[in-house]
Amino acid sequence: MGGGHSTEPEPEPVLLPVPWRTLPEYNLDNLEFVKSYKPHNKEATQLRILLHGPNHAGKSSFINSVESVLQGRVTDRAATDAISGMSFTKNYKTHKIQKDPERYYSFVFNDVMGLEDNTDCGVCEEDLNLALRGHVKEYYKFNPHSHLTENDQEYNSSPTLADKVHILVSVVSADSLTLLKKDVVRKMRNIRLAASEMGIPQLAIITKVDEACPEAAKNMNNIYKSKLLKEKVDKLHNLLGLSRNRIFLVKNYNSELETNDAIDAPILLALKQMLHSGEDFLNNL
Ligand SMILES: Nc1nc2c(ncn2[C@@H]2O[C@H](COP(=O)(O)OP(=O)(O)O)[C@@H](O)[C@H]2O)c(=O)[nH]1
Ligand SMILES: [Mg+2]
Repeated sequence: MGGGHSTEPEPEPVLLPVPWRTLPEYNLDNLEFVKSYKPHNKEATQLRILLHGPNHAGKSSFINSVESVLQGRVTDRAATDAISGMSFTKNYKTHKIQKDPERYYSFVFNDVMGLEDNTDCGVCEEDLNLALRGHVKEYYKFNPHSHLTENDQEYNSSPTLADKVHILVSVVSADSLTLLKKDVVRKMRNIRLAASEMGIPQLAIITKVDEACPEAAKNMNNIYKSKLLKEKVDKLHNLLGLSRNRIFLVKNYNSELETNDAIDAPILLALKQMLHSGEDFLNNL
């Protein structure tokens, strides 16, 4: 219009004016919910959450982070792997979190070795399927070249409800989303389909939001306002066909010495949803 001089275009705002999901102002309610959670279905002594996703996505870190939130201090128990390359978690192991000297919390985690396209690492889809159904015994060592069969010692032929998976969680890091190989995505979709057939609910977490988005690194309260992270959610929604309200953003504890509310909040929100969905599944069997 007038003036004759060209003006620089306004830089696109990086934050949405209103968050597309609200984080609670106080964590106490969610923390209390998580701490006191117990499956209503007495057949299930614990709720089992299975984390799966590419190597290095932050699965072990998420388990550690949940423990940190619950303990109120940063812990480091489920071995995380800072060196990229081969998957670190090779054995099927149930991670329990201590509530007090005598008891554990009523939800447990399993995480499975990365789903790599390279045949030298990663876990067979057949084994993932068996894990969902509770057939994989503790400490079974995943082998990318062969899968568990009924005659193996590590095959649990009569799984109880507590051995089965009650909620499947896909884990991907925000920075790797655009780089995911076709084969990895295909495997992630397949395992989701297998879970769907069994009626097992699913959700996803996008980790390392701090690395992908400077606004998140600055202030974790901004994660659900970040346009960049919203795009990551859209991307994962398109890749996996999981609805957006089933996808959660988190930053795991990795370098912090102490826990804080801003990092706790999104972790608790995601965990609460895992427990709600798993609980619904157990009640609708
Ligand atoms: N900055 C940042 N680093 C993370 C986050 N989550 C995990 N990491 C780091 O990423 C690496 C791989 O994480 P790990 O939990 O071992 O991945 P896994 O292979 O899926 O179990 C480790 O060095 C972690 O410290 C996160 O949310 N933010
Ligand atoms: Mg791991």
